[in-house]
Amino acid sequence: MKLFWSPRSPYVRKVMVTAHEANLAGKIETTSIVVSGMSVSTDFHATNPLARIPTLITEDGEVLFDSSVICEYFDSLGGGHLQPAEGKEHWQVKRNHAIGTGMMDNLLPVRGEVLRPAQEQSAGFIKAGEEKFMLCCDWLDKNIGTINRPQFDLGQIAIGTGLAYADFRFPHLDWRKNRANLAGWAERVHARPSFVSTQHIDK
Ligand SMILES: N[C@@H](CCC(=O)N[C@@H](CS)C(=O)NCC(=O)O)C(=O)O
Repeated sequence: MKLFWSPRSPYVRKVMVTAHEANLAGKIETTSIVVSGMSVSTDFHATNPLARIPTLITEDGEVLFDSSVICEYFDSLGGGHLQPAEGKEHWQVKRNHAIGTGMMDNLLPVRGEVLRPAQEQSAGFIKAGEEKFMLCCDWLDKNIGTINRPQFDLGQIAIGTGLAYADFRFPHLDWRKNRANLAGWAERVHARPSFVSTQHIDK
């Protein structure tokens, strides 16, 4: 399988952590690609009309995106142990997956904003995006019992990846402060081999 990839993208990291947890990492050939909200990559649009990463080409040539679809695909290839098949826990894990991905959706536009020339940046936009992320951290800290399932899952992968992206690009947010439940949970998750072997690199 071929994955359009970047070591800076939290969405890419989420699918790579999933690949490791599903025992598929050795089957993935990564192709490094630079994408940006500030430019249009017409070549890549021919592969993925959204021109976003991650984008996966499966072994039978199907193109899959976005990150959540790819995670579910990897889980199906790996035997389906990263998401309960049905019942209340199925929906909780899907919901948790959406929270983790949504935390990335909160921070990515802020990252784009701070890279713009200083005189074009909106302080209000930056503040709102960061606050929305922090409100998610509050919710997770309070609801850690529905996140911390003994069987590791796609929800925990997404939340762990969202928090790790904040550590990479937004260390000033100090999200661990006054959130001991979430900080303790994240310490264990970030020590997993799947996270250790997929660190962000700024290149
Ligand atoms: N909803 C998508 C979001 C992916 C995404 O936005 N990736 C960024 C890189 S971190 C991207 O491709 N940006 C290109 C652009 O904004 O045009 C997913 O979950 O895969």
